[in-house]
Amino acid sequence: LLVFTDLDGTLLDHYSYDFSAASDALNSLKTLGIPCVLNTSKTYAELLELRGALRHKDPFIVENGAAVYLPVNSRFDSTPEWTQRGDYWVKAFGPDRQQLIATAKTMKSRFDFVGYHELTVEQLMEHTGLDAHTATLSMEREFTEPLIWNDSNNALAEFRGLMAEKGIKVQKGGRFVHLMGQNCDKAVAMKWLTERYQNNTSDVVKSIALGDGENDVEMISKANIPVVVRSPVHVPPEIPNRNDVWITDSYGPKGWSEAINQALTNEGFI
Ligand code: 2M8
Ligand code: MG
Ligand code: MG
Repeated sequence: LLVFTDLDGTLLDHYSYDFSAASDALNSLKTLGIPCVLNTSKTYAELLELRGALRHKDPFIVENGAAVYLPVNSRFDSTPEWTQRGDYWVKAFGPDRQQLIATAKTMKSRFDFVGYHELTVEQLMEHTGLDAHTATLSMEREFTEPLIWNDSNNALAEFRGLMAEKGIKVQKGGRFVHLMGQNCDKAVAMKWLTERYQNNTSDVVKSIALGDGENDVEMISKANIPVVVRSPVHVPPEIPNRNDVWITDSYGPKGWSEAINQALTNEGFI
């Protein structure tokens, strides 16, 4: 089994970013040697900080699928296409953030939004509830540009169409609307990493994906076990072409651990 999980609103509580309700289930995965891949909108800098608290030793995927980080000492062999950064091999899929910002600027006169690059640390703290240190780490973005969307949903649909013509994908996260490369999202990165695991074993690798937002839909729909974690702030997203989706009873990390425990039971681990 291979776990792919979103962070905000899924493994981390939407408001407090706390994961204590999921600690036992996380420990079960560690004990069983089941990799838990973090697949998030967050940045590399944020993940370096979080891995300590989570005691995370597995690969992680940052900025909505833009780059996959594999621990250098893991069972993956490096290949020349990967670069090394700190303790990780990196496979990058994302475009340059500056290009996204430049394109977004051309839409400023037609739509009402504020880009991440325009925000001060104080404004970001206010909007997210992050502390100053973590807010600063989330500003170290390389491949994606989140926007505070102040316009209507109809305007967002129009904006999405215009950005698609320019090769940019628009997906909603918990608080922001994220701009990213057209061919790059959490599902693409999940598929790439699942293949790396599959190449290392003769067993069939089975995946479970857990998320709460629109930016998790593709990833959830492509996993063997699709899990929508209930959100305290929005209705569960529809997962197209699947009639076997689990929607957790509880919100965030509590719902996350319910789903993990259920999967471990169903798969015969506990
Ligand atoms: C942003 O991501 C979340 C993901 O759901 C959102 O869209 O609300 C990112 O900027 C991330 O880096 C940051 O940690 C998070 C904080 O709420 O917001
Ligand atoms: Mg989320
Ligand atoms: Mg997320």
